[in-house]
Amino acid sequence: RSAGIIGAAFWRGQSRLGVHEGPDRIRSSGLLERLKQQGCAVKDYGNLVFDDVDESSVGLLKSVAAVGGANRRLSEAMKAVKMDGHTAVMLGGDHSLAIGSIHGHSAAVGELSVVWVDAHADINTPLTTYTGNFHGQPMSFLLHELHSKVPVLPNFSWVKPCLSAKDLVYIGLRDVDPAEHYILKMLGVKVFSISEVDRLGVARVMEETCDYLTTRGKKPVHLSYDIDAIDPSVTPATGTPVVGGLTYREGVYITEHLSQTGLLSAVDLVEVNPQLGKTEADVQSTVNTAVDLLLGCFRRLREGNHPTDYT
Ligand code: DIR
Ligand code: MN
Ligand code: MN
Ligand code: MN
Repeated sequence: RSAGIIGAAFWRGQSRLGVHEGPDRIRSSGLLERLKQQGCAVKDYGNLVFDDVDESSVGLLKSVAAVGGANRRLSEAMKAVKMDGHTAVMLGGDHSLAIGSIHGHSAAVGELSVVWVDAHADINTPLTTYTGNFHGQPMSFLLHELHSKVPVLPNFSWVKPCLSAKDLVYIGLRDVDPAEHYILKMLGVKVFSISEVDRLGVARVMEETCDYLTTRGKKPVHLSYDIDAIDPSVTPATGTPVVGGLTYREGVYITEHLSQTGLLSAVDLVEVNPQLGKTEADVQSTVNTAVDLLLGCFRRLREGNHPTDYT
């Protein structure tokens, strides 16, 4: 078991300043030390350096070339981390980075399953978005089924869809735009909205998630975790908080369960914005939760753990 960590201090997929501080803030809260303490080898690949590109909009779409360019760099980095044999961890940054992260992961290992934990579906196309923010659109670039709906954009020609709708599961949705809802229904995407978490409980949601994803064979799993999936009372320091989210315990349970499957191959932890807490305690709570989610991805169990050679 080893973690390969990439920092992606990129924020132009949305408009709120501060989300680029996520990677360093999560590191300085002791992520690497605590992973090592729990017996995990760690290689930190540092923060990606992004080219300065022209920030202009295309119609409503903000910072198109910057988003395309940053994701291209991330895709290459992600592929390299997977080729080195690590479980990859991408620290964001905003959720537009899932384009590069999932693209690069798939370039290295082939077909993937994706578990997307978020208040939002992030499946607007560049034509359905009404905010113009790319963090609300990454899934439209990744799905084979939406390829014909995505226009040609500057710095995006490298992106090739790499995921089938049947290999995607959403958990925690509670703020879905009408066009996104239409797309989810049209493609028959498996969604456990927050209502299903209420009805079934998180344990059954995770069992059904894994059953659904493994019926067609066991593919490596990419977990894309938006911190705004968790309730804003726990993780307030994020750009688009939505009331009524996952509890801390439900949030961690998701990571514990996926970790135990042995299929978890890469994790994104995005949208932590240290500039948006009202107090330092708000920021601490958000960042500490992010760290706990990542520890859960690397076999940490709340019942306790001990080394295999312990006598
Ligand atoms: C909205 C909000 N659906 C959009 N999306 C967010 O901008 O497309 N995603 N906040 O994380
Ligand atoms: Mn998101
Ligand atoms: Mn979100
Ligand atoms: Mn399972």
